[in-house]
This record gives sequence, C-alpha cells and structure tokens, in this order.
Amino acid sequence: MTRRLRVLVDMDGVLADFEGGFLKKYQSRYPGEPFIELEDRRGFWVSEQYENRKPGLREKAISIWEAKDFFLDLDPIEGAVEAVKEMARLSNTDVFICTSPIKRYEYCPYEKYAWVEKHLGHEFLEQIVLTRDKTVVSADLLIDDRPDITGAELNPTWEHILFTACHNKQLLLPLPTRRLPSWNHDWKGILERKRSE
Ligand code: BVP
Ligand code: MG
Repeated sequence: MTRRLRVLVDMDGVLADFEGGFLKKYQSRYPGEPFIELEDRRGFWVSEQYENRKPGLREKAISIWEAKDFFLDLDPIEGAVEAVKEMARLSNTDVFICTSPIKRYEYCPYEKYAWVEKHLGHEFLEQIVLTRDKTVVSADLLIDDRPDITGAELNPTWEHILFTACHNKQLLLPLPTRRLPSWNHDWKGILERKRSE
C-alpha cells in the first residue's frame, strides 16, 4: 500500500534565492564595503559572517533583508518552481511551504505570500505555513537548507533533508542526515524511499 506523504519545503535558500538576492542588493547599496563571495559563505547566518569580516556590517546586512521588496524580488532557485509544482501533482502527496519570517514584519510575511502567488500560483497560498519553529509542524519530510533546525519539540516527526546551499556545502553532516544537492537531483527518489519506509 502506498501511503500519503506530507512534505514541508522551506522557502529561503530552497525555493527563493536569499543568498544571491542579498549579495546583489548589498553590493549595490554599499559599494564601498567588503562583501563575501557566495563560494566563500560559511555558516547559516549572513549577518554573523559579515560582522566577522568587519565590525558594523551586521547592521548593514540586516538593512538589506529588512527593506521593502527584498523578499518579493528574490529569484527562484534553479528548478525549484517546476519541482514543487510537480511534487504537488504527485498522487498521495501533500506539499506545504514552511518558512520562517524575520521578526521585522512590515514587509516580509506579505511578500512571502506575494512571492508564492507570483511564482507558484494563487492555489498555492493554501499551502503556506509561516512559523519560527518548524519542529512543531508535523510531516514526513522537511527539505531545508538550515543545518540546525531545533525548537520546542525535541522529536520532530519529520526527517530533515538538507538542501545544499553555499553556506552549508562543505559541512560534514551527522549521520544519518541526507542531502538534496539541487532540484536537478533525485528528489522524487527521496520521497519514494520515505513513502515505502
Ligand atoms: O527570513 C529568513 C531570513 C532570516 O532567517 C530566515 C530564514 O528562514 P528559513 O529559510 O530558515 O525558513 N535570516 C536572518 C539572518 C540574520 C538575522 Br540577525 C541571516 O543571517 N540569515 C537569514 O536567513
Ligand atoms: Mg532556508
């Protein structure tokens, strides 16, 4: 028997190119300041790596994603839109977009909804879960680029699939964490393996 599978798909770094969008807007707003090439990004927090590069850059980095249109203007990650639409069309599969908004809420939550409508369509608005704590959301899989996903629930129901991003590509993962290296890789195989567990 094939069972129903519920998949949570993260937004920033998995569907929307947060890192690329950040670097482009940061360079144009602060042309005189040092920046970090994407291939040199290490660690999930952009703000920390910039502050370590030069004190004061944390605030400048934060000003980029707190600005109007930052989240709306993010380009889709290669292959993401097609993959998620296809995933949602699979039989016995429920797909939710599970994303953590920043606490400066003037633009971010609105723009996340607008981004989903723009790239995935109006019907996909039904599938959005905005939460700062993904451990309290139940699912079979969570596809997310953040290596350390913790929260109030110590034993989340989902298995975390680490989506490869510039900031996590060199990390050695604690077993048995799996990776999805890109949307051009075999995401369907990951779902089918989980479905048959
Ligand atoms: O809303 C994004 C930006 C924010 O964290 C959220 C990541 O969401 P998920 O992809 O995990 O759902 N964010 C914040 C900072 C610094 C804050 Br100070 C950062 O360096 N990187 C980052 O992504
Ligand atoms: Mg993310």
